[in-house]
Amino acid sequence: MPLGTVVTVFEERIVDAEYWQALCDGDRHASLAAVRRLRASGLTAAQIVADHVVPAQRLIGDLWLAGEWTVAEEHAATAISEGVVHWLGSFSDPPSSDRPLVLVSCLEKEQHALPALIVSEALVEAGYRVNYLGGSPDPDDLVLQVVRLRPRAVLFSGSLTSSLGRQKRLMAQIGTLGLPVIVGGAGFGSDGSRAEALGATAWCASPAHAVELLRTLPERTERLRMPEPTMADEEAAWIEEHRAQIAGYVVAGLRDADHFSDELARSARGWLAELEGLADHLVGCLSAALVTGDETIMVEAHSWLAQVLVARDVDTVLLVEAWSLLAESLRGHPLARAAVASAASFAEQSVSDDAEPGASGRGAADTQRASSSGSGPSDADEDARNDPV
Ligand code: B12
Repeated sequence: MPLGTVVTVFEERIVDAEYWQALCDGDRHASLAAVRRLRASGLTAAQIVADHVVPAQRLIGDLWLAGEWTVAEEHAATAISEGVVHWLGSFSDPPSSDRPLVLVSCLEKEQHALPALIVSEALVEAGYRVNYLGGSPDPDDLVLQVVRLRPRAVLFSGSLTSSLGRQKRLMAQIGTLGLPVIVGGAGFGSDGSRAEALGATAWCASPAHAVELLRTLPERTERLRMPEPTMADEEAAWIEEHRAQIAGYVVAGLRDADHFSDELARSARGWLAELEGLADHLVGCLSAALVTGDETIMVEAHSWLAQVLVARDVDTVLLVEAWSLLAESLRGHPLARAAVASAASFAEQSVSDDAEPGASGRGAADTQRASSSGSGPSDADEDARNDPV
């Protein structure tokens, strides 16, 4: 990316220019030189992370969303930022052996390890001993680790809304041990409601907030019982179990769509390679909306997908098509279909707002199909229960 573009972005985000350029170039040595300079200027590790590393990472996310950065570029830059956070953390005093131990991990299947690493380093800096598990932990292994270590608290980070749908069991398992579970990360939204719905003890907006909370949080929580699954939980569990097939059905349907050949011809930036990840994220958002009972998740998912497609110059009729295909794959799951129908109505609205009349008509018909099927399962739907697509 040319430096000029970056400077424009800097007017809104204060990220050290040399550090940012190092991330753009994938240059680990230059990034360390920039961070050394920031440190020598008197900034603490926490300030450098909060004021430069985190805003740079968020900017990378916006550039990916805008179709300007590839996933590979995102990976390379994030690996550099992770190295920087490790390096800054190496200056913390080692915690003494009588200090409480906390366990920090990403949620299951969550690859965004950097936020969890930042939380870990903040806790080490505050004097805690930290067992840091990183990204995508195996949930059974994780529970074993918790049982073995009996930490003061278990802290989870979730960046993806689409990670939330599969976590209730994990939270409940730790809850039955009587250990506090603290969660944070962008996937949980901007208050504690999603965390509470999943059964976490507390939600924190920032690492500093978690450090503060740990001072007052009871050492042991009341041992919870495994809660009885609700109908929404059961539908979400089915979706998670068949997530790959459902996402595959949506992708296959989009590839067959009439509009797709035009997209294929027009797609210069290869956004199609991202399709499977996008569909998987949508399906995950649906199960997250069900287990948390948070309808705003579907609104967020719709506007996120719209941003991705518009930035890649994709016909928004495919947006309607995506929700319609998702609804089709959910036969026998009325709550899930109702949630999809609400997202589909947003999609239909955005298409009729800006697409040409022919395309809009086709999209509207498809959406109607999705909406009407959201009203409840037919006999055929009942037969299809537990049959993914
Ligand atoms: C790097 C990155 C990746 C890398 C991750 C590599 C790695 N080693 O971490 C890769 C390429 C693998 C990736 C993949 C995907 N990503 Co990504 N990714 C990012 C990116 C650009 C940066 C993540 C990061 O480091 N953030 C910086 C952190 C430090 O900031 P933070 O989350 O705000 O964390 C702070 C607080 O929330 C808090 N906090 C966080 N956790 C916790 C926990 C506790 C206990 C506490 C107290 C506090 C706390 O403290 C932190 C420090 O201040 C974000 C953009 C973004 N805005 O974050 C997208 C982003 C998270 N990704 C996104 C998506 C959609 C995906 C994919 C689904 C896309 C795809 N291609 O398929 C996949 C999913 C992979 C998976 N299963 O996890 C979306 C999520 C949208 C949503 N609403 O859910 C984002 C927001 C990008 C976007 N703008 O759309 N991604």
